[in-house]
Amino acid sequence: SGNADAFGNKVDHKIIGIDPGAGEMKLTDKVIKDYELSNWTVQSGSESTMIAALDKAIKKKEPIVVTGWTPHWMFQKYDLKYLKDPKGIYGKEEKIHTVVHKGFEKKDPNATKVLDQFSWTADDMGKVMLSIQNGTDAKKAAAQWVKDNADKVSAWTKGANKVSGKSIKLGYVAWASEIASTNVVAAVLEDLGYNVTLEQLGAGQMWAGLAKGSDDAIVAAWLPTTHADYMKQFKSKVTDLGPNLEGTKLGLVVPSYVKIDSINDLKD
Ligand code: PBE
Repeated sequence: SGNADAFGNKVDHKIIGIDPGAGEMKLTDKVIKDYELSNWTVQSGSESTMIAALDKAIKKKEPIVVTGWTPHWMFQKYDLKYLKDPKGIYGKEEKIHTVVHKGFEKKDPNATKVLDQFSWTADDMGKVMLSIQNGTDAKKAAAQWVKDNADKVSAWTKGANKVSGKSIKLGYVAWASEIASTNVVAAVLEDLGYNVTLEQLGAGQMWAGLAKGSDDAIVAAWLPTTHADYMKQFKSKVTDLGPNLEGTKLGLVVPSYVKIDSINDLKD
């Protein structure tokens, strides 16, 4: 790469990634292969290390490229754009599904009914994410949203009964979107009398835990693309209750002041 002006040289040919178990990290490896970016590496970390790097670069108006996704408050806080993905590696718009351990639907049809009826929009989720991002404790932010959206919540709990201290365990990953959704569902189940345990895990552990039954349910399955490998691996051990949110997106994200527009432009 003799081109000193190449974007890659300005960022040390490094994409700032997130946790290694995230579906988006596997897809980003495929991006490197399929777009022939062999001199690029993907730095793993977490959502918060990725955001910290992005924040630092934007404050100095420096170039940076990160793995990003929607819904995420980062698009409210910063002026960002997705790099075009002409090969479509990150897939089309997808959905977030609710998935339970196989057999949970028979073991607790009441909770399953609520989990199955749980469905909201990116706007709804955005409100909870923003409140958490502004410093409100996740549990409080979720409880407040539930209080402010009694009409929506009553559609989720329609036909479900109150219980007295029945236990349910929800697995999730510390991604802003999943912190918001999982805490909201937990608040709704708690209002019905459930004793809810939230277990924060890596993405691989979350899927394996659900398959094993150490967790009862997740509301964090990004399908059909992002978690395709996990779904394929654990298909016979889980029951997919369908989408709870539509219209998500993943991709490589840069600040709007960066001149490049496409993943193809990452090539020197
Ligand atoms: N994400 C957010 C996850 C799903 C939710 C895009 C970082 C992933 O890549 O697995």
